Amino acid sequence: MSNRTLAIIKPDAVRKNLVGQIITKITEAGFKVKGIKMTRLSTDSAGGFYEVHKERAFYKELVEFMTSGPCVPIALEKENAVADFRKLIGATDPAQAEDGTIRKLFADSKAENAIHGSDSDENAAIEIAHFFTRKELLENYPS
Ligand code: 3AN
Repeated sequence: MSNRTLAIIKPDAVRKNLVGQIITKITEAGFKVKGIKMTRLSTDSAGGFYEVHKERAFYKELVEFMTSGPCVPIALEKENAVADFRKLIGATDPAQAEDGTIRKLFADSKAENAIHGSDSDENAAIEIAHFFTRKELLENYPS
């Protein structure tokens, strides 16, 4: 699963009708879409996805926000996908994000920050499997 990462266009950005603009930014940066869907997370599913943050003060708020409306998970492929995608989305806090990044352009706050990106190859594989079956992923994508 190396060279893969999982993006989630979060409920704030979906509500603001930014899905198309965000996908355009992602594909213009050279990422290939291997899987995509619009779905609404259950509390169990969001809680499991963010299990690593269970002890953090913002965990409850994070799960409530991520279940507040539909989101758009996207499995992406590119050389150096995890690091390049985190560069494209910018810092967790949009106020700290560099100009031109997706969070700088579209996010409102640390909590409602428009987009998720996996933080390691290992987590990318786990997170892609959280949302997509093998059959739902485009394999042998023509280059
Ligand atoms: P990133 O998404 O940039 O990797 P993490 O992994 O530190 O950031 O945090 C996961 C998610 O938790 C963030 N995307 C954000 O939605 C939320 N979050 C992080 N820090 C805060 C905070 N201080 N207050 C509210 N939500 C937060």
